[in-house]
Amino acid sequence: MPKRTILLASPRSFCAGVERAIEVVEQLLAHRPGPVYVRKQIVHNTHVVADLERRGAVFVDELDGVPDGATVVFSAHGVAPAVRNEADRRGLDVVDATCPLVTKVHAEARRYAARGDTVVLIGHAGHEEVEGTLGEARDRTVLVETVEDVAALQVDDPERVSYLTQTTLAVDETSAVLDALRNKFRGLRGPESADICYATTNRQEALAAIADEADLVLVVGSANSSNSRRLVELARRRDTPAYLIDDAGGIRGEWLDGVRVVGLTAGASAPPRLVDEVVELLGQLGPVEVVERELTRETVHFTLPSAVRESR
Ligand code: 10E
Ligand code: SF4
Repeated sequence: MPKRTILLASPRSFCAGVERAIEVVEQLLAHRPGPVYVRKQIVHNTHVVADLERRGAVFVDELDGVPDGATVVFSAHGVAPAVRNEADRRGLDVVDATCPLVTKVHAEARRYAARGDTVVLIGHAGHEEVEGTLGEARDRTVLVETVEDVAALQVDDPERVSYLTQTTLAVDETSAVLDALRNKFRGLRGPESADICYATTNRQEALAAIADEADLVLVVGSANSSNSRRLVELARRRDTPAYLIDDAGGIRGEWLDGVRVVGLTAGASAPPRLVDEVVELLGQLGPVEVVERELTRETVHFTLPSAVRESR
């Protein structure tokens, strides 16, 4: 049997915001006496959530599932001010695991709305991060997903328009939407540097560097993970068949028929061990050569929230 090559995209898997959010829950489980509730999935990954659940974390969809006075963690995707206010009103002990790069987008939303602009948020409807950002200035913010949405957009004053984006969008698709916005609103204002974060950009660039060489791309990540789904789409746009898998068990035998080069990556919320398990499984199916293509070395690290640092 000829050797199969596994091209490992790098960077892949956990970003700094996800590492921080998981550590927040782990530290609270270790050091707080009572139960630790988490509003929504801490990050969009079934394995991460199941693992923390096994260790005692209680995941709830909304705050009404949290008893008065209990500790509740806000997920890495951020929350709207209404959720924060509700938690205050209920006297909940809130520990905020929102990624600092999402918090930055919330601050921009408040600043742009306060200066009287219509805020155009580029993002995916219904996503938790988008819900949170929209909530900062709901009556002044409009959501667009596509160039067509921009064409249909009507605003109060075309001279006073700012934009923001979700942090996990496809870089190339977003730049097309942004061009459309700039053409329509000549005075469009926005953040100094793009809201699509370093981790999203790096994972997309790393995959783009290997996708053309691969006969098949596997992305480890869960179905509701926006950044992971963008990676699958990126490979498919380059005409390489690509699939999103939660773990090695998701690989279907027929995907591998005639495949000599497998491109492998993982979304920002997918644990690195799941990638190792995919490599292991492919190795059990026949001889493999593993080649890692490192495009960028990430050194970003976020400090834990003070409430967690103090309880250690
Ligand atoms: O669905 P997303 O990609 O936004 O989330 P994720 O939990 O899969 O990955 C981490 C990304 C976050 C928290 C959004 N900035
Ligand atoms: Fe933060 Fe980016 Fe990771 Fe989201 S993907 S948690 S914004 S570093």
